[in-house]
Amino acid sequence: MCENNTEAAKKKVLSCIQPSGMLTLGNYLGALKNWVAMQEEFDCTYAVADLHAITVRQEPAKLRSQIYSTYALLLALGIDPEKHTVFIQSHVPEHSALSWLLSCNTQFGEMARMTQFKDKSAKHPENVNVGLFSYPVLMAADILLYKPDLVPVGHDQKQHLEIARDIAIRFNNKYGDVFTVPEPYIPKIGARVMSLQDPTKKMSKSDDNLNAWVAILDDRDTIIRKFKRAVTDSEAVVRMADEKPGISNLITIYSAVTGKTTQEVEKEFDGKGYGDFKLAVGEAVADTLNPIKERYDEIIKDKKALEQLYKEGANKAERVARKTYFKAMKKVGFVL
Ligand code: ATP
Ligand code: LTN
Repeated sequence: MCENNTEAAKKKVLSCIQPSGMLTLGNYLGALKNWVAMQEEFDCTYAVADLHAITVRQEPAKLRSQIYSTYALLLALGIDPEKHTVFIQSHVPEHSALSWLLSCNTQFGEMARMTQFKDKSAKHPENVNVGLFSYPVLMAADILLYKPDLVPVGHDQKQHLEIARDIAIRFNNKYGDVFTVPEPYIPKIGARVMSLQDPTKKMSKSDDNLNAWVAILDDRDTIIRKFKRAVTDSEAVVRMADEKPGISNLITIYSAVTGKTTQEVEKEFDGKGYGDFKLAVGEAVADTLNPIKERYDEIIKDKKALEQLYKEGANKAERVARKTYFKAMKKVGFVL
C-alpha cells in the first residue's frame, strides 16, 4: 500500500487547549502527554483555543504572550507541525462563523444547564458574558469543522463534547449529512494530578497559591522546592491510601514520570522518610520537564520561525475548515 493510502486510513483526532495561563504538570500528565503519544497512531489537529480564553477577562499584552507561549510549548513537547496540523484558533475565521450557524441551531435551555457555565459564572459574577454562556457552541464548531473521529478531553469537558454530538446529529437530521459525530477519547495514559497544597483539589493553573502547582516551564530549583513543601501527613509511610491524599498524589506523579507501578514506588521508599521521597519526586519531575523547557527556550527565541509555523498551520487547517463551513452554509440555504 502506498504511504498516502496508509495516511488516509488513519483515524482523525482533534483537541484544543486554552492559553489562559501557564500550563501545569496537571495539563501535561492529564492531557498534553497524550496529545504527543496520539501522533503515532492518528492524524492529529491541535489548536490553541485563544477565542475561548476571552470568555474570562484577559489583559491584552498578557494574552498575546500566552498565545505565543502556548503554541511554542506544544512544539517543545514534541507535537510535529509538519506531519500534523497545529494552529491558533482565531487565525481560522470559520470557527467563529460556524459558531453562529450552530448557535441558531442550539437551544437556550441546553446551554443553561452546562455545569462549567454555572461554575464560572458563580466565580466571576461581575462578568457573566454571553460568550461564556455560548462557549460550548464555539467548542462544537472547533470540533465539527475538522470531522474528527475522536476528541481527547478531560472529564470536565465531557458534557461539552456531548453537546457537540447533539448539535451535529440535530443539524445532520435537519439539513442532510454535513458533520461527523465524534466520539470522546479518554486516554489510556493520563493521571489526575492534585494540588500540592490541598491534595483534595485538582492542580490548577488559576490557583492563587503558587506552591500548589508546578508549571511545565518552572526551573529545576523551583520544581524541587515546590515538592519539598508539598502537604503530606504524619504517618511517614509511603503508601497509596484514600486517607493519605498528599502522599497518594506524589506516588501518582512519580509513577507517571518514571513509568514505575505503585507497588514498585512503595517498595523503593519502604523504610525511607518523606523528605527523601519528596526530593526524589521533585528530581524526577524536573528531569522530565527540564528538557521540554530547554526546547521551549530555543523555540520562543525565534519569533520568525514560530510565525511561519503558525501561519502554515492556519493555512492547512483552513483548507479543511472552509469545505465543511461552506457545505453547512449551503445546506442552510445561503447563497454562495
Ligand atoms: P483552569 O485552572 O483555568 O481551570 P486547568 O488548569 O484546569 O484550567 P484546562 O485548560 O481546563 O486546565 O484543561 C486543559 C486540559 O488539561 C484538560 O484536558 C484537562 O482535563 C487537563 N487537566 C487540567 N488540569 C489537570 C489535572 N490537575 N490533572 C489532570 N489533567 C488536567
Ligand atoms: N474547552 C476546552 C478547550 C477546548 C476544546 C475545544 C477541547 C476548546 N475547544 C475542542 C476539545 C475540542 C478546555 O477548556 N479544556
